[in-house]
Amino acid sequence: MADQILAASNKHPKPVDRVFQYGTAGFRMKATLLDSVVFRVGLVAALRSRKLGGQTIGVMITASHNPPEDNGVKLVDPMGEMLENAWEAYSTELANAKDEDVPKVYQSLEEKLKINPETPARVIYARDTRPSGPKLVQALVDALEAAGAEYTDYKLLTTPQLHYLTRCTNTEGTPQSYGDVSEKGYYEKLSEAFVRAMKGKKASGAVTVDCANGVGGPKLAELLKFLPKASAGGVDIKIINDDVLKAEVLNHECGADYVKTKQRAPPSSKAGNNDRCCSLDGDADRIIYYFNDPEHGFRLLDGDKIATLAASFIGDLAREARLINGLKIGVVQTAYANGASTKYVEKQLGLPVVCTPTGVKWLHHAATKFDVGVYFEANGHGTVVFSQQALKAFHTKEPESPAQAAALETLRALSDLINQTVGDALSDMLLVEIILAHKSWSPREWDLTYVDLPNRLVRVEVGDRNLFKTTDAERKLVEPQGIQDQIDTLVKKYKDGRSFARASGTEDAVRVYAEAATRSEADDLASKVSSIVK
Ligand code: NG1
Ligand code: ZN
Repeated sequence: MADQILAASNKHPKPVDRVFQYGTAGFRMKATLLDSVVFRVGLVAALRSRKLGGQTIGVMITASHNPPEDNGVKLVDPMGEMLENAWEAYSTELANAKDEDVPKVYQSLEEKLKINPETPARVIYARDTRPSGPKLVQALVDALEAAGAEYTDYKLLTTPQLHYLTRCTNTEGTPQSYGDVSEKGYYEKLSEAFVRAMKGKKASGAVTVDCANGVGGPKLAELLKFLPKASAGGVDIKIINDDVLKAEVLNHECGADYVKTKQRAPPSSKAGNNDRCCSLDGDADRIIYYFNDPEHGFRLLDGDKIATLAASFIGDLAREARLINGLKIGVVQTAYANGASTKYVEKQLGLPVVCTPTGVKWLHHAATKFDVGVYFEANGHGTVVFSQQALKAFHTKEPESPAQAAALETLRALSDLINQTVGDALSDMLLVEIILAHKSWSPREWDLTYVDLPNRLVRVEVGDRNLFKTTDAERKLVEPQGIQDQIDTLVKKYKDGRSFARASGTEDAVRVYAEAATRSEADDLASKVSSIVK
């Protein structure tokens, strides 16, 4: 095995003087630098599968919302979760080994983790639409063959579809089966659940979906073949920005990240006033809604607004089904959630809010502590997870009225519709459409549930971002010493002021976030905190 690994590794040499790190989004960088990294991630996938007794591990090749020339790779654990923390460090170790040391590091991990090399290794993988994808897949395959792993190539998929398939593969034929192990199985599961949840309700108007010219475009088009037409109880879904043949247009002036950071619709949008619009990101795990208000201009309905919408709807259903006292429902956010959304959940919805560090693995983990855990990052990445106890209650509770029976049926449908493994833009979009149809709400009514505090996010280039160490879910700096005191003193001078600084996990910079009662105060606070950090 060592010889095979060395020979294969030599075909994928590591660029000299590069240090790689498995971050919140796996490894991500210019695609030209990624060949050796993907090869070594393939080796880690084989090790991880063997360590877990031959359960299937997923590998996704994508750089999400980043430019077309970038790419990335991340690992998916057997139940569709993000890779276990400790293994991020093993991946980093192998990614940084000298070429000639790759077999040695591989073996040392095998020994340290007591992995039996005779155990089968099973891996599935997919990629987004980037032109660099096929070549990187070859590096992955070379690693899987050298490590003696069995593998299945799912070709082009959205990231959440690969998470779905990983879970389905590992639960196939068991009582926990998550669905049919195929892309078709994914569409069938979503569309069947959608039809059940929409029973007796009617969507009003159309929704325009900007697919960021990424893999979400063709996959949404495929899903539409399974969904009912608008005339038959479905939603009129119009797809735009679905060109996956011109590499350079991916995420370019469109997509969820563009809309969220620029706070405007894609220039290509032809939407009229009050038209319901949403944008996916390049691998379709994020979604943002928005519309143009004739009086107030562009209105963003971000991850916070999706979380509050979902929490309020599911909370109401649980109340109608007489389940509310037995189930713990909560919302998980990061420090980037708008303060107004946190207040709305706690005060208006009467639900607890938990704050975690950035990165969906932290949010997901915290959400599983609730029976119904709603988690979203402000940028639109999130989902709702249901505990076994919640699922059991949805299926066994005896309804005492037609209204209770209907609420239980909607809860059961939602638990099938909502991707339990990771944030999923296609599933989240159907969820929002279902809720708006149930409430007979236009985006304007949704928007009016609470008013966001004006806020500003600034990227600050610093000498060494690793000097910035935080505590309290990244809301306070402990190092460099003294900076947090200065921020605290400053924040007190602003009405509804809140600000924090943390090192980005995906870019070489520190991010400063500030919010306050007025736009000028929020801008001023952000700029002053940035000067402190610089
Ligand atoms: P960093 O670069 O650590 O701030 C960004 C996003 C996260 C998350 C990750 C992973 C912001 C402020 N941060 O993290 O929410 O999505 O990328 O993709 O949007
Ligand atoms: Zn993404």
